[in-house]
This record gives sequence, structure tokens and C-alpha cells, in this order.
Amino acid sequence: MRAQNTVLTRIFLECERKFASFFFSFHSIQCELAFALHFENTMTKNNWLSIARTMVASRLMDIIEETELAPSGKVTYQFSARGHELPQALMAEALTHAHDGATVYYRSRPFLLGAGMSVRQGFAGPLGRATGRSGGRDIGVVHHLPKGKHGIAVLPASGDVGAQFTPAVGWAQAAVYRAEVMRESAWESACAVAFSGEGATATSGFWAALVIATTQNLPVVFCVEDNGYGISVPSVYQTPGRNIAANLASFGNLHVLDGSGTNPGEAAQLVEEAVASARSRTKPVLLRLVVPRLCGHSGADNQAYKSTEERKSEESRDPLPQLREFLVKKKFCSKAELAVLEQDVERSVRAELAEALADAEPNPADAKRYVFFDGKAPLRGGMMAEGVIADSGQKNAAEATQAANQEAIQEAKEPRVNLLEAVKRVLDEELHLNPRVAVFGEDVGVKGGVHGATVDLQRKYGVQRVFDTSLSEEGIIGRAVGMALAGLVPVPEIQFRKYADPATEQMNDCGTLRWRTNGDFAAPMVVRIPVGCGKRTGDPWHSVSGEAVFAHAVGWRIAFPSNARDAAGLLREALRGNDPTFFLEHRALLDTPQGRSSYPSSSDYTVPFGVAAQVESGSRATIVTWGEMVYRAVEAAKQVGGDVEVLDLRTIIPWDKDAIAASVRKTGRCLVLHEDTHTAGFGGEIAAFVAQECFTHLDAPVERLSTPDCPIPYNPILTDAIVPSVGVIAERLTALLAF
Ligand SMILES: Cc1ncc(C[n+]2csc(CCOP(=O)(O)OP(=O)(O)O)c2C)c(N)n1
Repeated sequence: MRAQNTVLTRIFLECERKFASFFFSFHSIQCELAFALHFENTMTKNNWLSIARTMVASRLMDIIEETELAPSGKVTYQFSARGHELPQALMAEALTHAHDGATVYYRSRPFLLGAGMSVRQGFAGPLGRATGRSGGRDIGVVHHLPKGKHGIAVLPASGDVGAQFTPAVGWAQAAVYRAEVMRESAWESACAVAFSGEGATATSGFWAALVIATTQNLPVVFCVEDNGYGISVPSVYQTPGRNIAANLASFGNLHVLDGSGTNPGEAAQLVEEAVASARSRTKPVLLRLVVPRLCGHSGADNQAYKSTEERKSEESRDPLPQLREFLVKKKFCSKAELAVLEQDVERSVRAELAEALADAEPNPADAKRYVFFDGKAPLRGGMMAEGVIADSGQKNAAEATQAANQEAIQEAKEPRVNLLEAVKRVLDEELHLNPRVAVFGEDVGVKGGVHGATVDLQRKYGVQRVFDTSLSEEGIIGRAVGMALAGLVPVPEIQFRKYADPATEQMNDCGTLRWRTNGDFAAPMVVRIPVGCGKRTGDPWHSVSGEAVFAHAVGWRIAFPSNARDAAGLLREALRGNDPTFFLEHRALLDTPQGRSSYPSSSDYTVPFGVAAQVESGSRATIVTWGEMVYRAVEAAKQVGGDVEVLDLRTIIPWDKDAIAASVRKTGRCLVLHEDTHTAGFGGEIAAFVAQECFTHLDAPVERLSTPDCPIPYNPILTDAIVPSVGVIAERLTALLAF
């Protein structure tokens, strides 16, 4: 019967495509037929009563907010879900596996209520109370649940429309990984659901996720609640023909379901079929459910763009009266029993509202907490949430110096390798030691990466642990977020710094995720990215450094090693750590003699973040730099007669303020040098710090030298004209020393 329906659905979808102008009449015929064929669903009386409670509670909460809390200014950012309740309440009943995961958006409160969030928390969010899911940090309707009903994880919501899709496929991939690679039977048949409106299907995140899910046959449902509008923009601007299901009818390896999101019997059948299909890994599912938006987009929206007739037609499709009729007709309850249920829900909603109103405001002292890991394990995400603590080798500065001295003796005996080889070896070792580590990106599989850092790793660890991805950086990072939230250690590679641009939204959201969820979730990962000018040539696309932009991404650590040994230590530290980390590999150091150094023999060798290396000691001036500029700085220092201290920062976030201050207080002069462009470059941050902290010790103004605000040119003559050369550095140093 199910297969028959699928065929029929497809036929009708095809019809819809061909006769788009008759869409609405065809659609209703299709709905009726699907309904007739598949009236039966497995929802029990208890399920239906639970659905009723969720829908009634959600509706009441919206009305209370719209008519009481928003007008009185208690809720300042108000979003209703009126009209959207049924699909969400159904989905909450259908996700019964302890490792199911869902990504939600701002209209998903009915689902969250059904999945276990209390009404009190649902109110406390918009009221900005400490008891809200984000502790007053995020707009109230952007919720999450580390462990809801049956154990389900509702992953951190994002205010960015479209950002919810790729983390959902990451969760789905992690479910398969944990079941098949880590052989955890508890994860078998788990699936993921991504909720969205139809407007969100126009975003790049939707298409990125769809491609990942269908090419890898991941257990995921894209549940599109189509209300016909994205704020005021009708769906004709989002989807040609206004029906994403019809357009995707011929998409490969996708089970497409389409129907009413307000007719209880039909919607239940579609939701159940969708989840069953995803769970069984028959195919990923696109489930489109048509709903009315019975409210403005948000409290501030008066819907002046809708005609009176349209508003009336929407009201006529209200799912709540349809549910009432359905429950009575199906004898799940009588009219009188339903009235009692609704009164009971109203009583408890009012009681929980009173509690939420009495709840404490957040503590201002906590406002900055959870930007980074501070010792408290999250409830979801990374290894720590599951009590897996890798030895991070975290040392304080004094211990690090002592350890470094001991290591220097050992170092002399160890073999020298290229920086690239060091990266590869650490990946190999950590893949071997930690089954949660997964390495992926464009070309990292059979080819071994465009730079060669993953050569042979797929052969050694298999296609599930070292794999090629579709060409979508947003997909790579978004998927990594979902995988990290499901307890894996993702190590995505972005081929070149410039090509991280499409992933910006996912990167920024990943960085703030721990903070936004008040410490409940974390998504530690290590994103490896080759940066900077190549040895032979530069160009605007493959030679960007761009660490300053990353330094502005709250919640991320940044490593920028200048040699193989540091690369090994920092990479291992990052892979065993608890925060997302950008690991920047300078292209001119990957396989050149400069980046070559000894490879630490211990597979526990780590380099702590925030500890600079003193590459040269001196008393006349301090050069603060990192990456390939370290070598130019050393050379320039020689050219001016030496006795110049060169500090290699090694990590940009956190950065070693103490080492810089100590050095400048000693030398009285400071040059900050980097390859990244000048304006708002990270050197400005350091110069401001030195000017403030070392003011009374300075014998000259702090100097900054960098690439001017200009893209990197292709012709080496042009490249050399703008990227600081040894000669230019020496000139600037001479002037600084003479000041
Ligand atoms: C990336 C991004 N662009 C724009 C917005 C502003 N915005 C918020 S909701 C919305 C419309 C979304 O419509 P749809 O996906 O259909 O969901 P609905 O609100 O109708 O449920 C827009 C444009 C945003 N939040 N994120």
C-alpha cells in the first residue's frame, strides 16, 4: 500500500508539474486520494491526545503572547506558530528513537513542546528569563533541547534562515557512523529531521544539505511547512511553481511526500511515512506540508500584504478545529472530554506562565560565560558530553616552558619532516587512536587532498572515516557541526582560505553555539585550511591569509604554526580539545625546508594554545609575527645586525599577551608583522595592546607592517611589490631602531 501511494504521489507530482496553472485543484484532488488510500496510521489514542495537548498549549501560548505579553512590553520579540501546530506535534510523536535529532527554526515551538520542553521554559525564553533554554541570551523562540522526550536532541536553533539544514544531515551521518563504524547498536535506525518554512528552501543551505543527504543516502527528513510566505514575500519568489515537492519529484534518491499540514489523518500518514522511510534508510525524505500562517510573521508584522479574502481562506484552514472534529469522529474522545482537556491545558499554561513571570532575570555576571570551554562539560556535543576525555596535554605557561626545555634535548634526536608530513602523521595517529575522528573535504579521499595532507588515509581507515564531500563549503562545515553535536570529532579540510567564504554562516553559528545554549551544547571540530602565498606564485583566490576575519568569529581558536613540530603539537592539542579550532597551514611552509623540523616521537606531544615561541632573543627590538613571516623576520633581524627578539605567536586566539609584554618591556621597541591585509589586521590588535600595556617602556611608536589593503596578485613581480619582503622588513626595522 505504501509503495502504491508513493507511485501515485509521484504521478500526481508529475501532473502538477505539467499543469502548473491548475495546481490548486490538482493538489486538493491529490490530497483527497492520498488521504483515501492511506487513512490508516499507527498513531494511538494516547498519541492523539498528546498531539491535542501540544497544539492547544501552543495555540494558547501564542495568543497570550500576542494579546498580553507583547502589548505590555514583557515580550519584545514575538513569534507565533498559529496554523503550523499539527505537523510539528505529529513529528514530536513520531521521533521516538533515543538518538533522533532535530533542527528547528523560530516557528518550531509546538514541536519543542511536544518533544519535552516545558510551557514554563517556552514562556521564559521570550520573556528573557534565566530559566529559558538560552538563559536570556537568545531570542525566545530560538530554542534547543539537549535531551527531550525519548532522549531526542533538538539541536541549537539558528536565527539564520537556512542554517538548520546542513547540521541535520551531519547528525544523520553521525548516526550512521556511530552505528556502523563505532558499532554502537543504540544508534541504529536513528534519524534526523530538519524543520523549515518554504522560504528557507531557496537558501544555499537547503540545497547543500539535499545533495549531501541524497548522495550519501542519509536518514533525514526535510520537513517543509509551506505557509506560502517568507515574511511578506509570496512563495512564487522562492520556488518556481510554488511547490518545492513538485520541483523535486525527479531529484535522485529522494522520497518526496506532499500534502496537507492541517488535515490530521493525512498529515499523520505523511509524517509517519516520512520518518519510516528515513529510519529504514530507504531514501532521505522531502516532506512538504501545506499550512496557513494565521499570524503575522512576527509580532511586529500586521500582514497588510494579504487581502481580506486570503486571510479568510487561511482561517478556514485552521488545523485546530479540524483536529477537534477528527478526535471526536475517530472516537479518541468525546466533545465533553475534549472540552475538559482544553480547560486542563489552559489551567496549566496559565500556571506555568505565572511561574515564568516570577522566574529570575539572568545574572549580568554570567553574560560572557560559555564563549569557550571553561571546565563545565556540555550536555551534548564533542567527546566531553559523553565523558570521553582525551588528554589535551593542557599546560600553563611555566609548565610549557619547562616541557619545552626537556623536549629540546629529545628534539635533537628526532627525524625532521615537512610541515605537511607532520599534519598527515598526526591525522593518521589520531584516526588510529580515536574512532570518533573523521576527516573529510573536497578531494581528501582517493586523491589525498589537493595539498596531499591526507594521502593514503582513506585506504587505511575506510570511506566512512576519511571521505570526499560534495563541493559545498557550507555543507562541509554545517555537516561537521551536526557530527560534532552527535559526539564525533570532525576534521574538515577547506582547500584554500578564500574558499571558506561560503561556510561563513555555519562557522559563525558554530562558534557561538556553546554560548547561545548557555553551555548545554558544544561543537568542537578542527577545520584545516591552507592559507597565504604559495612559494612560487600568489593570486587573489589561493593566497588569502585572512586570520583577522577568523579572529572576529566568536568562540573559535586559531592555530597558525610556522614549523612541523609546532604543527604536530598544536594539531593534536586541537583534536583533543573542547572548542572549535581553525588550523591554518601556510602554503609556503607545507613542503619547503623552512617549515621542516623534527617530528616529536611521543604521540602525546602537544603544544598549548596561547604560548608564543621565542625564535630569536634580543634586546634592541621585538618583532611579533606568525606563519611564514617568522622566517622573513629572522632574516631581516640578521640584516640589521641581530640582537632583535622574534616572537612567533603560534596561535592567534588565544594569543600570548604576556610574552609580548615581557619582551617589549625589555626591548622598548616593537614591530608587528603579518601577511594578512592591513586594515583591521590582527597586528592592529597587538599594536593597541602594546601601546596600552607597555606605554612607559616604549622608546618608539609601535610599528605595523603587513600586506596593504590589496588582493594578492598573480605575477611574482607584483606579489613581491606588496607582500612584505625581507628587505622591506629590514628597512622598517632600521627606522624603528633609529627612532
Ligand atoms: C539568512 C537570513 N536571511 C534573512 C532573514 C530574515 N528572515 C527571517 S524569517 C524570514 C522568512 C522565512 O520564511 P520561511 O522560510 O518561509 O518561514 P516562515 O517564517 O514562513 O515560517 C526572513 C527573510 C534571516 N533570519 N536569515
